[in-house]
Amino acid sequence: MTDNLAQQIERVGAQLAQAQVVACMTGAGISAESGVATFRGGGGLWEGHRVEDVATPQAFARDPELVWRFYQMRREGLLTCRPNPAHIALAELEQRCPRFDLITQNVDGLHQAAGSRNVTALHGDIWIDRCTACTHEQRAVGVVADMPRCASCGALARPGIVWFGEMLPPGALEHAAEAVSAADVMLVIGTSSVVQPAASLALMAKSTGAVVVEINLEPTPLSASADVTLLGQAGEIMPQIVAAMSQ
Ligand code: BJW
Ligand code: ZN
Repeated sequence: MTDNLAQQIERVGAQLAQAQVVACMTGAGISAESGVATFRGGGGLWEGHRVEDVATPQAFARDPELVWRFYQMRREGLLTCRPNPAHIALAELEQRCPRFDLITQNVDGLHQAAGSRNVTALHGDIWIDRCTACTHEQRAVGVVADMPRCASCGALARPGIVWFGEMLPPGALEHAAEAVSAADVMLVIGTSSVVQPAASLALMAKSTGAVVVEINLEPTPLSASADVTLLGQAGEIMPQIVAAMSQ
């Protein structure tokens, strides 16, 4: 680790220790060290796929079996994934902050598995099956070969996640916007910051006076506006930041 990164981590730890309100936005990169594939870039889930073939309501209407196969494959991959040190550090951070809001774009449930309580999942939950005909939602029973059907009315179910062109879960964006607007410090971890409206939340935090700290392997469109971008693995940097709060 370079001296510069170590100094930046110490400074962020000190800022968090002083903060009354902390918000955090996470993306697929925070789960990469748990073995969960990210979306974009080399080795990403969508490499070789057109997004509109798998992640839109139109794709599901056209070929629900293809889309279900993709999500059942994702569920199967998740069965062996566990929270990594970055998820665990965020659960500890929640315990140490007077107010802490975790806003995630991830659908994998690893924050909750790590012990985080105050989690707003902007893009839904991959383990929920949602009816396409009524309002019923049910927890998936594991990975199954047949397309899931609604336990209430028998209609075809769909994954309980948010595809492009769909609205976010009721109240989720409003809650996230309130949390980031109140924040003294906002952490933005492992997201390419290209998907809206999630990507705008860090800019909102910045405009209402928060210190915005980005943690990523590489610069993103947010980096120009962030107060600091810590380049490295979230699973290495986050535990050091939480440890630095006590120094
Ligand atoms: C590490 C690391 C390590 C790796 N440590 N870092 C305004 C302008 C233009 C377009 C729009 C707009 N408003 C809305 C839109 C349309 C659209 C949109 O944003 N399009 C853009 C692509 C241009 N948005 C929507 O449609 C949203 N709905 C909406 O806005 O409703 C209102 C509305 C409706 C209709 C019309 C207009 C408005 C819904 C967005 C839903 C996104 N859904 C997905 C799929 C979820 C289901 C699934 O899982 O399959 O959510 S897309 C996908 O991207 C997924 C993710 O949550 C999301 C973000 O990706 P994320 O997390 O950033 O992952 P990656 O892979 O991109 O990046 C990983 C990062 O980690 C990289 O930077 C790595 O470097 C880093 N990393 N390892 C630290 N160890
Ligand atoms: Zn139903």
